[in-house]
Amino acid sequence: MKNVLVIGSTGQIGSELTLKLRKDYGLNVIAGYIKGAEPKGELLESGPCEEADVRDSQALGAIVDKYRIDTIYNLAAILSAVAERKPLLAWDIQMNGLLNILEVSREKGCAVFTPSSIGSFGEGTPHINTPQDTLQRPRTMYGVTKVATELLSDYYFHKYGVDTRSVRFPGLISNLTLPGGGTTDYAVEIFYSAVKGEEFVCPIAAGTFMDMMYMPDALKAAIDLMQADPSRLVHRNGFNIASMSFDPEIIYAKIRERIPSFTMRYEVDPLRQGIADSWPDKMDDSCARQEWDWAPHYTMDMMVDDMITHLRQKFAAK
Ligand code: AKB
Repeated sequence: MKNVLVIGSTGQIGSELTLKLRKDYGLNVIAGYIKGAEPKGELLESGPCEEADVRDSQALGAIVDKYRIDTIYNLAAILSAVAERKPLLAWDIQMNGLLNILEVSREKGCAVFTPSSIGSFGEGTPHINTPQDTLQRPRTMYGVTKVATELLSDYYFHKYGVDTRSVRFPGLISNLTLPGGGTTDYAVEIFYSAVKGEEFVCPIAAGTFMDMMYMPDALKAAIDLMQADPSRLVHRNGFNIASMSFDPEIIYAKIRERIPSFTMRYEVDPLRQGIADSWPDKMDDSCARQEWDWAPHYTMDMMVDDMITHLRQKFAAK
């Protein structure tokens, strides 16, 4: 991995991944963006940026040629709740976009990382210690596209030798860029309310457990997997990776230990609740641990401390 294209570089994962690959790994990283979501600040100033819409395969091919790209992080996605409202758009970005990226990569020899998600599972999946290889029959458009992403990425590996790899991300918690339109977004938004001194209105019901992960661990997973020894990989798309699992009551209690005046009430959103109910409570990530030494660093307490510290600094600076 030397010349990297990050598609979706201004999104929740992309904004941090691009900077980390540039700063910590010294790589030549092109920040790919779509019109209306142009890079700003450090992202813009620290390296090249190019408009890279996954639906425009000619433009993708031209960027790959121009910068001699060898690795593509395909982070363009419509998250679960928005995908239910705009299923055709989700299909277009997630599936037609992926096909363009895989075709360009087949022609030009790029490795590709396209995240899957806990959303690739469904009602019939075992929810506790969800195995790596198990039933995946999601009933959401997001889930359908994520299962298809895994299958299509595997297909391009087996049929054409394209070096495709991915993980099934849990809900990602970060203090830099907000997620948008996901079912797990509440686990980020709750911190913003707590630090701003506002009551949090929780859209997910008490007792709803989902896998969550702090962003530094998610970035580590995305980088470590692409650097892993391919001869050890039995699986490719996508690995279960787990870090912490909680419901709204648990995260609320953890925040109240640090901010005792914080309050929360419930106003459950039926759309997000239905999606959350179909997802695992906690995945088994033993294959990732065995095949590429995956291990998360952050405990829940470490994550909560770090989130509050960083958000306090962010709001103090405003
Ligand atoms: C979502 O909630 O849609 C995403 C995900 C878990 O894939 N954060």
